[in-house]
Formats: sequence, structure tokens, C-alpha cells
Amino acid sequence: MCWKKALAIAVIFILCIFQAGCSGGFHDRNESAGQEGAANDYIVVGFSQLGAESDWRNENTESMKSSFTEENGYTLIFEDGQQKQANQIRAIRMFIQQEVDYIVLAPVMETGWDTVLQEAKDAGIPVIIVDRKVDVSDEGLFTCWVGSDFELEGKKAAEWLNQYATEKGIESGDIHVVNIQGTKGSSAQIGRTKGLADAARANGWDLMAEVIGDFTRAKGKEVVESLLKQYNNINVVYCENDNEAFGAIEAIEEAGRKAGSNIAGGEIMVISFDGVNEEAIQYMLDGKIICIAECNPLHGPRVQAIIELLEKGGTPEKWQYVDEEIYSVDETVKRLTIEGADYEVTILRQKDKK
Ligand code: GYE
Repeated sequence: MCWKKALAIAVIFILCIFQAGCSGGFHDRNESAGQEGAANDYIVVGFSQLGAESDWRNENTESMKSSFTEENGYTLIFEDGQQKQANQIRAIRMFIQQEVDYIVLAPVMETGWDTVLQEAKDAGIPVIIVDRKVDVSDEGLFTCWVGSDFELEGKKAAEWLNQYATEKGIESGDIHVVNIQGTKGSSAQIGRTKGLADAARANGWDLMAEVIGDFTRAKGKEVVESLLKQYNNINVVYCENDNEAFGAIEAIEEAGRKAGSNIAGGEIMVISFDGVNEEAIQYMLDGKIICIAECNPLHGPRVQAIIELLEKGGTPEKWQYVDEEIYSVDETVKRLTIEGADYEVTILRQKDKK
């Protein structure tokens, strides 16, 4: 070949390499999207987290932050709603203005999202709901949801109590239970409350009170303190998360009572949800929380997988439920059967300490 032709081929080759190097990754992104300084080839995710009320929430935030890193090809815009739906709506509108590629929403409550999700849809931005659900008139307003089956968690905790009482010969009328509920109107509260209320009705337990504890330690303590003053026969405290349980135990001990499983001997049994950290495990090993229905907060990689599928043009499953366990320190109940399905109880022992 002549030298001119060879030179032309070489120039084209170099230009191709240069072009590939500049596009730098698998996505070309709109330059207006993302935070100032964000490179235009990252996937921009706006995540509206609902708050920082519990250990579960902190683990969840951590999981999301460690999935949506620049190293993984993302720019994350994180907004903390501080338990207020209005803040979350404002964050979503900001994400729309910023033309993010995806909106991820962990909604504080179920209702009230139709308008803002319609706005996201009109802007052509896919919305992935994580953790709690949204109750909207048109399910086409969001791409998919990933989280826990909160009612099943509640059923497991209640069935554990039912089997424990049966094994120990405790009459159902002698179960005097109070429910320390989570944030009113959130899926976790609605599902866990229903799990207990249905079981109480079916088994004939005395469900004495349902009060809001906001998923926090401080509120959990405050409401249990006043319930213990109001009723002297409470023997089961069902807390809709561990932080409430930690507060409840403080209130029980400050009232001169003991948190434990021997309810016939005057102890107050504490049951809860989450089981995300060492503190919760320690409370179990100390025999103060008797049973925990696990709630898994590690949704970062799950949402990341959903986005990767969408990027490839795939269609994620609309409802993605996470498998969860039930833990106890007491060996009385080893297996639960709920609506024909069997669930093994994971018995924690000292050696399981993290
Ligand atoms: O159980 C609780 C948190 O929605 C699953 O919210 C979540 C719940 C979790 O504050 O600890």
C-alpha cells in the first residue's frame, strides 16, 4: 500500500482510540444531570431517604451509599427527608429539575405520592421504590419496588408468641400485650400491626393498647413508661423495631420490672423487628429481647442490580420481596408454620456474638 493510504489508516485508528477513551464508560450522560463537577458519563441517581430514625435506617443508607459510588459508575445525590413527606416531595422535584437518570424513593408513608410520581413519569425518569411501599392509584407511576414483606414479619413474630404460649401452657386470655407501633401510615407499621392484631383476634389474646413509638428509642421508652403506669398486667411488649425495644427495656427496668421470657414469673416479654446490629444481638443474648423477626436493610446492591437491568433494556420484576429469618434465644419454638409455609427459627447462642 502507498504511504498516504497507510498514514490515513493510522490517523483513523488513532482517532478511534481517542474517541473510545473520551466516552470512558458504558454510558453517555446528559451534562446537565447530576451535581456540579460530576462527570457526564456516570449514572446519576437521586435517592430520597426518609430519615435517620433507627439503626435499620442507618444501615440502609450506608448500603445505598456504598453501592452508588463513582467507582461503580454512579453519581449519587442523597437527600434526607427527616421524616417529612413534604421534604421528600421537594427532593423528588429537585431531582426532576436536575434531570437525574433514576429516582430512588424510600417513602416515609404509603399515601400522598400520586402527583409527584406523575411529574417524574412525565419527565421520563424511572422511579424505583425501596423499603416501604407507595399506595398510588396507578402502579405505572413507578418502575418497581424492593423491600420486605412486613405483614409476614408480623405474622412470624405473632406465631412465635402463639407457639411459645401453647408450649408453656399459658392460656390465651393471660396474654396481655401492648403494641408499640412504628411511624403511622408506613408499610412497616401497617404490616406489623396487622400481623399482631389478626393473631390477637384469632387466638383470643388481650391486645391492650396500640400506641405510636415512631421507630425510635426515645419514643419507645416514653410510651412504655406511661403504659406501665396505666396497666399493671402487661406481660408482652411487641415493639415494631429494635430501637423501640431498647427504649422499652429501659422503661421496664426503670419501673423495677424485668424484661425476660418468664411471664408466669412476672417478667415482661419483649418481641421486636430488624436484628441489624450487635446491640440487638446482645439484648437477645442477655435474654431481654426474646424474639426478633429479621428485617434486611441491605438494599443498595438490589437497587443497583435493578438499575443495571434497566440500563440493558430489561424489565425488572415489579414486586421484589426479600427473604428474611426469625431469631430467638429461647429454644422452645423451633419451627413456625404460616399459611402452609414452614419457617425455621434461628436460635442465637453466645458464640453467635458478632
Ligand atoms: O424496620 C425500622 C425503620 O421501613 C423496614 O423503618 C423499615 C423500618 C425498620 O425505622 O427500624
